Amino acid sequence: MSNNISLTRYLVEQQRIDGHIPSQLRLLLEVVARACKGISQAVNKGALGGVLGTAGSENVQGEVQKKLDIIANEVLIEANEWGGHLAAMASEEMDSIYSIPNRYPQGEYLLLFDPLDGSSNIDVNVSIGTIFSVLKKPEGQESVEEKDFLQAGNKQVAAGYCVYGPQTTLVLTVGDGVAMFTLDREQGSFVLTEENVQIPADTKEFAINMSNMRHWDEPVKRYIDECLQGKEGPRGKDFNMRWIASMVADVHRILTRGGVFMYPWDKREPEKAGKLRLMYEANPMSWLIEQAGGAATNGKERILDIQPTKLHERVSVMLGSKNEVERVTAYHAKPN
Ligand code: P6P
Repeated sequence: MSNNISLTRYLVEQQRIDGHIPSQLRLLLEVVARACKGISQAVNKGALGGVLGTAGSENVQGEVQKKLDIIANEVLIEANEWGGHLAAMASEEMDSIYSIPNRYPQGEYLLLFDPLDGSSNIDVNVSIGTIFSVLKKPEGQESVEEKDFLQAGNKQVAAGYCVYGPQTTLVLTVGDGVAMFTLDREQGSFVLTEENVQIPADTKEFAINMSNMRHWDEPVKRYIDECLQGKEGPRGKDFNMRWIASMVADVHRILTRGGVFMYPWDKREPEKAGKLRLMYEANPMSWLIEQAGGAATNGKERILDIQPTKLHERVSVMLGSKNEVERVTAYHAKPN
């Protein structure tokens, strides 16, 4: 028998063996995966599908929306609203939450997503992706409000992303390690290609946007400066640098071979905690990284312990190989 384990079989076995994937959550994950297949198709069409370029609008972040940002958002909404597994959804591309219309049954889960992360890379054919996070709605509540989404990342029941690159790969955790599924376009299904993913505790590769160096806080400047000093410096080894400007692609590399990713607070907009969004970028990615043996902090505390106060809250992010994240976090504790 083929050892090709489909996403469906993986989830059924996780549900049957470990029992920690209730049927509604299994349905949710399968629906999200199917939506990601649809987004992958649209992304792969590129110019041939007339989907490149901007949509002529801005999102709640004040960022110019690409046509594919809006297409991906609509695909996820339409795929998930009828299934009876959700109470509401939240998206980087929507100012407020999307409650499931009364014509559909309500479920017990909340789905949050960045429908197309890294969209500045769309028009230049560089990997982009969909990031998603799943929470449970508060017990015994009929309707759901925005405040019901404001749960710390340690309350997630599932998290993942789908990277649209040379392969389309779905990466998922339900709290029992990290599994990777590659899209078999001939079968039209996601096939298990990696499970129990583990990130090396050490690395020689960092990912940060170096053009912001003059704006960083001292601890980050110290950490990067030591990496740049290489063998002759205090780290005693040379480092390599990567920056794809697509968090999904940078995190996928780190899950695959280790590394440290940083988008720290900087002086450009001091009132903002960082550029990346807590609820649907940092939280799902941080859980995946921790489930793979890595670490994720905002320089001061574990990202998954941060209690959100706003749906589109931003956060400073340092995540990846455990020893590197612990080092840069320690520098924040002892800035001198
Ligand atoms: P910069 C993409 O817009 C994103 O939110 C992340 O995916 C990515 O890591 C970061 O912003 C890139 O930001 O300032 O380097 O363009």
